Amino acid sequence: MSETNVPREKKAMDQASLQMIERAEKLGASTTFSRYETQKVQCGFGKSGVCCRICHMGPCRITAKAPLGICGADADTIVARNYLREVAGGTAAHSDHGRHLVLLLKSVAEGKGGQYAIKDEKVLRRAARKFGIIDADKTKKQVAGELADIFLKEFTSQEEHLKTLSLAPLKRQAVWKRQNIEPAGIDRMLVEALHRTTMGVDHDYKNILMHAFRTALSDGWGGSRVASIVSDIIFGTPIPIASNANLGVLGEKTVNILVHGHEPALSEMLAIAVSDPEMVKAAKEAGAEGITLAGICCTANEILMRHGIPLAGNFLQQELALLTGAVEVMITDVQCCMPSLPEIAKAYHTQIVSTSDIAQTIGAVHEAFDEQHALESAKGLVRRAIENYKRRDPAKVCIPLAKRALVAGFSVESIRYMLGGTFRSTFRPLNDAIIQGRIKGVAGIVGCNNPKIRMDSYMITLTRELIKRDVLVLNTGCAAIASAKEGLLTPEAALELAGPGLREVCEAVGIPPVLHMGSCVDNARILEAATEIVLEGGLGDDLSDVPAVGIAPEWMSEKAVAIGTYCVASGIDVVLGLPFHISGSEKVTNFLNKGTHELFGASFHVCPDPHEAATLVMDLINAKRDKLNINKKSERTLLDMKQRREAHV
Ligand code: SF4
Ligand code: MSK
Repeated sequence: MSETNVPREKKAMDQASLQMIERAEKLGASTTFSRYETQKVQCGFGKSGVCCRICHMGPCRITAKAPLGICGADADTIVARNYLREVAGGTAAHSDHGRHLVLLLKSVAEGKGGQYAIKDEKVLRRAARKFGIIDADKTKKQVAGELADIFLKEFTSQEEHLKTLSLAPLKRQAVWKRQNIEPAGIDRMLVEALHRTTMGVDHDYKNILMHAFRTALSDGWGGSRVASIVSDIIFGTPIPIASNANLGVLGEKTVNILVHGHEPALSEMLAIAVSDPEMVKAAKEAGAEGITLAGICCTANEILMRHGIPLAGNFLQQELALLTGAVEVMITDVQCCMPSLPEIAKAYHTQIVSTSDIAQTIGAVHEAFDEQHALESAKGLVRRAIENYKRRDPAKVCIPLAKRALVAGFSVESIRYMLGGTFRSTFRPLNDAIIQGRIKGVAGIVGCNNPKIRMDSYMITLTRELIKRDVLVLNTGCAAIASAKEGLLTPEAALELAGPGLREVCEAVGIPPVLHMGSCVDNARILEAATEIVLEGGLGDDLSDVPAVGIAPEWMSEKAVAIGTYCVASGIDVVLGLPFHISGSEKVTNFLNKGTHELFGASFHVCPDPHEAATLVMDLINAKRDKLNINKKSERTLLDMKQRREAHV
């Protein structure tokens, strides 16, 4: 038993984290785990979504005795408004990330991108053609400029619907049109979300929720999709790459630099800076054996995917990483970086350096990242870490030995290539495997950690159950890091843990049973993969036909609310390990968990138990397979000439 009420082993499942949680308890350091307990019983009004503080006649909270707020708003209105505001928060976060990248692409096109360049011209030209740019006879910079302008309009368009919606299957586009949820510019959708939910505007819960779907679509098919496309153009399209995960990637005798957050522009340069011979020499002169760059959360995922930089940990490990006493500098950018970090760092020589002007924390050093002189900025941070190494107290260092091998880098492009080869890169083998029943379906397991659930346990239990039942799992974000720590991102995991059909496919193609597709914004890549499956043929003509399910087992962020909402609007059922804060309205709950099925062919499903979730996912997949009439395992048969003629092959 730990010093607190919850037994330590119920807080995390990996030994490295448990070791660091024990250390925190011994040192009396405050972590998410201890603060979660300090918060004790969480507010029931907040949990059920019936607390409103939108105007200053309130705050109001709805109870049986007080069913209306002072203005007359009922629980349905209040719960729906709170939900839309969460979707807007998540959409804003992803889309602002996308906007920064588009602005960087524009700078590169204008020759003002400093050390940034166009790394993947093929992807640039392919994307340009998709958006109607005639690229023949144009330089890559000209094409990049035109594409950046189109993408910038995705943010500012007032009336015109997002162009990126055209990347979806036609039938899905028709659903959005029919339901009147095609978003115009992302910024406008967000402003409208705030306008609708301010005092005395939109009071019809359904109308409010439909704007939540509209706003979320501007994230998944807009801001996030744009972020993934532009990242690939500037930083390169990920291809399979090996690395390691967990706190054991930190070096006992190396200068350790951690990146944390979401935006890849600075970390890309750090990945270059740490291998600069001048930097390595300086580290050695400071008494270290070299420099270790590793990451937490999605900035980590970004540079893992493209450079093989190791993953130190996921969301709930950010504080634990500092407790190793071996981190010289933790560099934060935006999103998911806890305000507690400087307080923990205080007990060590560790410096927390914030680099985005919109994301500063008391106690952190702020060094705004200078994109114009990106490599110099990155080298400055590396020098800071090297200098700080001299202040490290070896007596305070405790690095868990845990680290696991992984293979990441599964962009849609690389999946297509792995399945079909250079000359015939295609999703056909995957579609065939699903049709023949060797793979039953696809599950996107995504999202965060949350101290309400033993860290990683739901994600790992569910993942193991699904791959055993021949479901191919796609991961992004902290879920991918959880899988990495468990060794599930290796081809060997298929041999040991996958069902016979999935194992056969993984063996033939040489892929793990769980594919790491990137960071939170890269959930757009999962939509892209599902679209590829539809376009390849044989599995229906809409995303809602594909035997695919999205799952956010341990989510905590508003971004996850936005992701879930755009998945449902896209026709993909979503299973949540933790419920939304909507139980205070039966109507909102019914609409999101049932009513949307009629509108979009998909809905939310809440399932707190991972084993039951596995059964639910299989039920959802099998229902789709039944509808497609493919739910029997058929062996490959050789057709004779007569049969071939009849089948027109
Ligand atoms: Fe209360 Fe209505 Fe104001 Fe909300 S908007 S705080 S329910 S009076
Ligand atoms: S980092 S949003 S904790 S997945 Fe993208 Fe992880 Fe969730 Fe942040």
